[in-house]
Amino acid sequence: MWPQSLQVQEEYKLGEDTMNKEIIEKLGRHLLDAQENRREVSKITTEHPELTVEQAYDIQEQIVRSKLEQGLRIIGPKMGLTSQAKMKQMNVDDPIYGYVFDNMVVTGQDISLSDYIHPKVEAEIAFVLGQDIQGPGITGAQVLAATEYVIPALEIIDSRYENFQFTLPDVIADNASSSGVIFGNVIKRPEQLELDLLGVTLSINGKIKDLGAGAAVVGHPAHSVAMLANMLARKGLKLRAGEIILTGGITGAILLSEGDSVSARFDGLGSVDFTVGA
Ligand code: 0L1
Ligand code: MG
Repeated sequence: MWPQSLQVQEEYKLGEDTMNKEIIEKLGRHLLDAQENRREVSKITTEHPELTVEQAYDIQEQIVRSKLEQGLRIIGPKMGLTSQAKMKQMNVDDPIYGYVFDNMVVTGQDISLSDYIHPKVEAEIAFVLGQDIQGPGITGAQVLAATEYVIPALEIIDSRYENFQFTLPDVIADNASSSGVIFGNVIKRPEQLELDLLGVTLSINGKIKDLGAGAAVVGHPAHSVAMLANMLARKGLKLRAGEIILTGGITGAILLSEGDSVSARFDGLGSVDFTVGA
């Protein structure tokens, strides 16, 4: 698991040569306020078109620190923009990462639309590590060797930006749209499955809305975790045993509406279901 808040805060030192610390803090508060009040806001690059990817991660880290100070706990990092479709849409070559907190985990079978702005759902495979992984140079094979088990998951993403419209720095600053996650009950060792061939259907109200295989996630979900370890290594961070890592959407993200009954079926990993109330 992650270290205690103070240690995490110590790890997240803002870069010295990046955007003014006050502006970073202001933008972090702005996005946090939008999330807490379920209010969509204009993308921050409208006012700060010069925002770089590095500065955007500084804003994300500001949000992470604020949540830790509120007493929330990180359950693990997530990868986003891992599919060809999403990368093409954003005109990028690499995925991004963000963090999932304990208060984002849905424990029952229902969510309330009023807890979100404009939530979407996507099916993912989560990895739980048995050992720490420290990049750079981590491979998918090393990830599989360090993985304790995998779990089926439905991620709820909820961009804080109007109409889910953003640039790459905007979405990084917004903690990769992290908002919710529902885990399934079936857990398996990674060697029990062919994770790249593992098929998933995502249905709403009995109709299949999208489907895919694990290979949709940068070729293999373990490769996604390896990329994450290597990205974190640039900041001197590592993946830790016990963290639950969301590897990226196998399906596209589907907008949720009141009354929806959502069901994802994972080949060999059972189903994950929930309904959407008011
Ligand atoms: O988990 C994801 O892939 C979401 C990344 C952010 C992009 C989005 O909100 O669609
Ligand atoms: Mg996702």
